[in-house]
Amino acid sequence: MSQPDRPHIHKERSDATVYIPRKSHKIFSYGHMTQCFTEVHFFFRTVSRLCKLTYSEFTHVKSAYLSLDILVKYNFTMSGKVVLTYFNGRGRMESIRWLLAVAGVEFEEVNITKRQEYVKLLSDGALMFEQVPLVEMDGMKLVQTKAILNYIAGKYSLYGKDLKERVMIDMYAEGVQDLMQLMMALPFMPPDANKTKLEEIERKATSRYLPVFEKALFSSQYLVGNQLSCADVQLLETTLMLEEKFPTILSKFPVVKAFQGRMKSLPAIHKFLQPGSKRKPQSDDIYVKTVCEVLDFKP
Ligand SMILES: N[C@@H](CCC(=O)N[C@@H](CS)C(=O)NCC(=O)O)C(=O)O
Repeated sequence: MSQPDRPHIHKERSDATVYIPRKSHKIFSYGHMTQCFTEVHFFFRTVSRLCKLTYSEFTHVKSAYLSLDILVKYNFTMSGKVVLTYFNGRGRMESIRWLLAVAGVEFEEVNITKRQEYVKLLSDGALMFEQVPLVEMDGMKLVQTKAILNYIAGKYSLYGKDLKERVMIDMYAEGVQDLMQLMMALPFMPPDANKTKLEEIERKATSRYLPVFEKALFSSQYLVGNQLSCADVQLLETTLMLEEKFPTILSKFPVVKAFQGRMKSLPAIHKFLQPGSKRKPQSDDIYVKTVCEVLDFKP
């Protein structure tokens, strides 16, 4: 495609990119900026500062923006595409995938497979605390799993109706995450420690965590406010993970089992559970090896 030699905006189907020919053909897409811009005006100011645009060049870019159609302009301003950067496996990203699926949000994934890719993310300044998951949405580069989950939950009405509901949702979700973290660590443990860890997980699940949810769901469809929340989604994910390791674990928790059945029949969840969805399988050796190599981690 031929590029005019003036800075301009290249329009794609539902996105747009600022093209600056004179600066080694650098391309700035709104979603690729490292900061959060709530207003397109700040984006232009930054691009023009970074690229040392003259006033006339700046005017070209700005008028190109103004001529974009509404859909593209909206997506450009809000960076409509949701992009998840993580490993090709569950880990900390899986609850985010679940929540986006339940919220009906399409997303793309960038799978980190090599150390250089991670180092590049670090040198680009994309990772605030030098850690993944990274979720790019609404023109922001989001890190910290809980913050990301809370943002999605808040945005898609999966976070209660007031502060009191919210704190209950947080309490349940934190409990679920504690249990999930124990399971997440399993594939990274040496085989001899694995058995002890499995016993610990089963014991804690049946004596500490599942009784809480059995009680909470006894007289309610959902954990909080009789309305679907992010805590329900995380609980479902965790019960399915538990059953992968302990197939009969819910036999003593009929209320949780019934909840699981109801949740699985919700259309978005039903779809996410079908083969070929973006749900990731249980971790395998390749996943563990990749994570260790990328993060330079010795288990
Ligand atoms: N509190 C962070 C922890 C993220 C985290 O530990 N991510 C791992 C991969 S799952 C990582 O990037 N580790 C690299 C490091 O800590 O240097 C979160 O919940 O997102």
